[in-house]
This record gives sequence, structure tokens and C-alpha cells, in this order.
Amino acid sequence: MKNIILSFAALFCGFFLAQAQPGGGMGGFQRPVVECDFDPYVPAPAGFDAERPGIPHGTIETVEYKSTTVGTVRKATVYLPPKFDADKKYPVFYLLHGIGGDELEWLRGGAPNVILDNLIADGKAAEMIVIMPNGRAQENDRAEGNVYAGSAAFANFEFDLIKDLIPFVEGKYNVYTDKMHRAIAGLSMGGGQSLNFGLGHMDLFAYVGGFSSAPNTNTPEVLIPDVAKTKAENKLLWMVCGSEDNLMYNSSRLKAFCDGRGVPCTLIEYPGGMHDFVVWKYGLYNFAQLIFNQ
Ligand code: FER
Repeated sequence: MKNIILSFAALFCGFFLAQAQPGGGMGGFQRPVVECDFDPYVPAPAGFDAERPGIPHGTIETVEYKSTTVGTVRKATVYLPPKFDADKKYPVFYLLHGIGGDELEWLRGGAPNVILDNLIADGKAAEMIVIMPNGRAQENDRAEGNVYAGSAAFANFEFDLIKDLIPFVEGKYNVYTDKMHRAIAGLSMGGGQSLNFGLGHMDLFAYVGGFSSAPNTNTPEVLIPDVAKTKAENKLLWMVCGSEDNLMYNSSRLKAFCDGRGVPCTLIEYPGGMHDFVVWKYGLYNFAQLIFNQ
């Protein structure tokens, strides 16, 4: 119940903060609009997020790692693919949560294990390990109180991720450690983080995704300061956002920038989509099929 109240509080604040962005308009109900060409929306097949009996299932575990960045022991949720074999080497997908969430948010609302199990059973996604960290890199990393006050902690997660979590994951599991086997995507604040960190560290991440990315998303000029370098080094820049989501401009301005400069970039406008797991599950379903295939 507490979580539900917090989620509503976060969405409520988000709504008004989003209105306060440039272009928000006096009445507060006009959205900032950046025109761009969307990529075609193809619905996910019915049942993509429903548990299917008779197929092998992955497992979920929680890990704890020492963070030199935060100075605490931090938790992350881990999805290990069906028939996980410690002697096999896997790619790693870092999947990030939103401002009202934590390392369990995807599991609570997004059925990531079910979506991945189904995709892998159908041969539509590579066998991969999914790490769902806590992206609020501060001592108290629970989604408590005014979650907007924790925005700096979401930026600080860049250092926790790169200096602490990735080395921990690569020490604990038998995984590939090159950029072609590392992906990052997330929802809302986690989408902003993924675009910022993923495009900011193209030596670490070849595949980058943002689902309903929040105002923590850097401007296109900051995300892509060197067009030729991004064209050469990024292998996937993929976004989705609901048509009814006031945060669309964070995605559409990046899409418009990329299209204007010949940087491959996908942005799907989810028809009727709000700022919720309907869109984020769709994002996960699609993004997971596009990574680790080359
Ligand atoms: C904002 C609106 C929404 C904002 C963050 C969000 C930092 C994040 C929403 C989410 O993660 O769901 O103005 O500013």
C-alpha cells in the first residue's frame, strides 16, 4: 500500500515538474513538443508478458556488492536465463528503474523474467544475464520521502555502476566483459541514466535504450558531442515513449537531432501510452530482441 501511495505521489510530482519544463505553457497543461518522425509501432503479440507453462524458466536472485562510491553494501536483482550454466559465458544487460522505484521495481511491475523466458524460448533473444540495480546511489537508497530530492543520486549512480557494480558482476559471473556484450536500458529516470551513461561510455556499452526517459536525460548536444564517433561506436540507440506521456520531449528531441545528422536511432510512440509499465514492458520486449545479435 505504501508503495502504491509513493508511486502515485511520484507520478503526481512528475506531472507538475514536467509541466514546468520550457514550453510547458502558462496553464501548465501544454506539453513541450519537439517534432520528430517516429518509427513504426508494431504491437507486441498477446501473451508476451504472460507466464508460459512448459518452457524452461530463468531464476531470480539478489546480490549484494560493496560500493566504494556510496560507502555502503548495495543490492541488485539478477535474472539468470533458463538452464543457466556456470561454465557458459553470457552477455549482460543492465536494466534500470524509475524515480519511485528500486532494485525490485522491474520485478514488481514489469515481469522481466517472464518476458525474457518467453523470448529466449522462441529464439528471439540471446541468453543473457539481466542486472536490475538500485539506481539511487546514496546511503538511503529507498524510494522514501520526496523522491525528487534524490535526483543527484541518480546521476551519482554512473560511478557506482562503472567502478563498483560492473566489476562485481564480472567477478561473480562468467560473463563477457567487452562492450559488444554489455547493454543498458531503463524506464524514466533509468531511461535518462541509460542514455546519459550509455552514450557517455560507448567503450563500455554498445546497446543503449531509453523507455519514457525523464528530464534527467542530457540534451542531444551533450549526449552526442561527436556525431562521427557515435555513428562508429554505438550499435543500438532505441527508445519508446507513450503518446500521452508529458516526458516525450526528452526522447523526441534526441530522435530529431539524430535524424538530422544521420545517427541511427529508433523512437517508437506507443499509441495511447501513458507513463507506466504497459510502455516499459513493450520497451523491454523489443529492446531485448535487438541486443547481442552481432
Ligand atoms: C521530472 C519528471 C519525472 C523529473 C523526473 C521524473 C527529475 C521521473 C519520473 C520517473 O522516474 O518515473 O521533472 O525530474
